Amino acid sequence: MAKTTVAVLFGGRSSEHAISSATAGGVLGAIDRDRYAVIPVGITREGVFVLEQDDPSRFALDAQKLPEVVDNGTRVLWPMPGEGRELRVRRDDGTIESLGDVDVVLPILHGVHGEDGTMQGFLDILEIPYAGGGVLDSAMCMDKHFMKIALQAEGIAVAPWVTVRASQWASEPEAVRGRIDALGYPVFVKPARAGSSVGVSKAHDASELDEAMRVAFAEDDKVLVEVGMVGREIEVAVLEGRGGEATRTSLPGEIVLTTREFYDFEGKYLGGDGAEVVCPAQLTDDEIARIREVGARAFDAVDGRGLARVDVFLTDAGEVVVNELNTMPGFTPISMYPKCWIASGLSYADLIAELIELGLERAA
Ligand code: G1L
Repeated sequence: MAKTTVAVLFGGRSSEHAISSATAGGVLGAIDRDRYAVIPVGITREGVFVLEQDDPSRFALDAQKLPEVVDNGTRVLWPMPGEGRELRVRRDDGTIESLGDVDVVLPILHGVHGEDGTMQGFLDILEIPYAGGGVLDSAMCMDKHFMKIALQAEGIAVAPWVTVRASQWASEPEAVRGRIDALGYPVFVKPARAGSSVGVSKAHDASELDEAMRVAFAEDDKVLVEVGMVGREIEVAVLEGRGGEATRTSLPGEIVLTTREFYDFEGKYLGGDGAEVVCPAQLTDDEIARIREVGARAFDAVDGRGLARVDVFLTDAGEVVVNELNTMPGFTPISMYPKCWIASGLSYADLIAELIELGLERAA
């Protein structure tokens, strides 16, 4: 049988360029080469598309030397809309060469032009199938304000919060402060649209609010102030159903904190001490069932496509409160999302294949 050609797209104009590149390295290393022919397409920090070497080891995550896509002079040319799915490269000397038709794109991208739905819109216009979230769910989950509104509208519990625009904080700080005080401390202060805990901090009381707001507004002109939930941090991996079947959920996993106060960038990606990813989490059958149900409902609430990791708090009272939906979850073999599927009987390579096939099925 002919192989499916997959363009793995990674790097990009984001603070998570290196994470994306390292993740792509993991995917290049694991993808089933009997089924899939791979075209690795890197995006430089400047936004230039280049043909990368098909070499997983080039993108290992090393704190001393973070992997990076650099402009190697071999530009990847996309077709024009309506012209099919042929990718070409233009070399330094101006010569152009075909890479053949691409069947599906695997976008391993974060932040700007990555998980905000814009790359998905670009691929929609080119009529090239892709794995993962679509335009609407990606854009909505990129913005914590709209994500919470969509969840709340479906009757899904979320942490009480206040959304603050920079203009409001500048013009009527006392009125805003009043609304925040009414939430009760501690609060988490988060930029509405930054990923991976960048700009997030905890204000234990009113005296810490100004600094927390300053840090968050440095990332975005819209900030969420959320009640600090007390409870276990549980995550569930969600996959779109195949062939019109219902949304699928994994066994839940848990973020077990040791020393860090919350699961921040370093803890997540650089193996800093403090957070441990455990799957399956120690939970009762009833808790597992309720968490999986909330995960599937949250995915459906945002018109989820492909996949999402749904992060919830399990409160001491046994309530399941959704903290976040992530349409581009950490995706190395040791990240929570793949780990949850592995614990549920789906290997990393099979998970990649499943996402590719879902993308193809969607487009068909
Ligand atoms: F394409 C998939 F499979 F849907 C997909 C795409 C992107 C899964 C996971 C991710 N994750 C990331 O791209 C990242 C969080 C590693 C980027 Cl920094």
